[in-house]
Amino acid sequence: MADKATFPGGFLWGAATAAYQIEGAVRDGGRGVSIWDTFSHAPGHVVNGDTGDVTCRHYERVEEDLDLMGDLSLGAYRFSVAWPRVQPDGKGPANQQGLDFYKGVVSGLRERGIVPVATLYHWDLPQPLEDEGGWTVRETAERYAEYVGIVAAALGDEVGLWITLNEPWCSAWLGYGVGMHAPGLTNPQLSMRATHHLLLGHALATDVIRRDSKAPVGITLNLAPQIPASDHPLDIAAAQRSDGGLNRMYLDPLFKASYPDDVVSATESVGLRMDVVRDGDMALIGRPVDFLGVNYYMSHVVASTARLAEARQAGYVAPDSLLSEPTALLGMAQVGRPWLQRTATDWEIDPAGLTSLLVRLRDEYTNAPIYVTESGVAFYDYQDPSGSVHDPARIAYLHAHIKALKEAIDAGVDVRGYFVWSLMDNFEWAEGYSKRFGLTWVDYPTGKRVRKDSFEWYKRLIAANALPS
Ligand code: IFM
Repeated sequence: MADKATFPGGFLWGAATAAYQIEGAVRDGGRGVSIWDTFSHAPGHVVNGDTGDVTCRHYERVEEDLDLMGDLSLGAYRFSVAWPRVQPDGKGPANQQGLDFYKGVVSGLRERGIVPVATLYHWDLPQPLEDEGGWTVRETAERYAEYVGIVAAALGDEVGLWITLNEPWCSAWLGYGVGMHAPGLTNPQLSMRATHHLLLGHALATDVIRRDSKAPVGITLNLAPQIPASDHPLDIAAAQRSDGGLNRMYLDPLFKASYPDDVVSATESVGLRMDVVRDGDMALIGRPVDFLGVNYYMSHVVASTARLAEARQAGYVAPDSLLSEPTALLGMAQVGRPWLQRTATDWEIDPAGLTSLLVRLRDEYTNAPIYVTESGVAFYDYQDPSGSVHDPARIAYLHAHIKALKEAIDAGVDVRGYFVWSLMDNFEWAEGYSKRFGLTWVDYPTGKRVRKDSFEWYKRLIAANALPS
């Protein structure tokens, strides 16, 4: 019988961050303005009016952060490249200072024996491109491929894994459909177009990277099982629609070269059209990736809006959280499970959802290697009077999710790595600094880093390549 606790040799233990969330120094090194600079500075978008202007000061403290990663004995570090640092206007010549910064990150990682995993787009579109339509226009996908060409030529084979996009659903729906993220638009038709142009950008960028680098290229999706609230056909159909919008709308084009028919017809029934697809696009998008990145935080229970009373009777609380608004149009609502523990972001904790998701990806979509490129949690951490941060709930969370991942490996799924979100507390988008996901506490006024208990726990796990008993 396979050892339940020990991971395969070579399994990559990592941690992840993203440029706008940690770098700060938004006006240094020739960086241009991104949509997140504009969005976070406009009143009412981010809790407490927080911005990423300073955040963790990673841009200036990069050597210290590399040492922190070395101390953690990370196998891999997932960071993102800020497009506006590399091409301040989103087009035109490269900004050498921006490239040099990332070259320094990559070589610093290699010196410490850490595999650099570069995400090429983690939501910080150059503002001048947004002014010309952003992801709702095809030209942005073409500009994106040019930018990726600059980065791939500069970093080449030093990068161990390339991730084209982080969570295109968030860019498309939270950014253009519900206005929760930059650029803050609330037009679902625009999010349909953004979805396609993001995926097209992924496809074009993949070719460009392969020209300059032999390293594997993949994409990271935020995926979440959509569980029907009951076995009533209306609830089952609602959960299928929800699965369609969040999961299949991205998985199908990437692995089956088409948008799912049921999603296309459901969205058409509410007046939304996938009206920007050109001949040949789907074949491009559907070409094989070298790996799939999966960000897993939660599962959702979904009920038909016609059956919310029954869902309440069954013990669910309804309706719940961020999918409610756009999906209400399509007769589906998330309902909450009051018996599950919730995080500081009010997400339900369901480690078993990670196992079922990974098994489903193998069964229905791909045998390509999978990396869990984000998994982690915000709780209400605090520094005690001695300055320590004890976070047993995060340790329990990580333990449960890593165990769930191991169950998927034992079931034959080819999972090659796991990245904790996040290496350090950081700017949590619309939630600003109110939510802390880090293994490392960041004292924002000074920038001081403090290793949390979970940091030491993860370090021991990495050394053992096994879950502690
Ligand atoms: O902080 C984010 C990250 O940028 C993308 N995935 C989810 C994380 C937690 O919300």
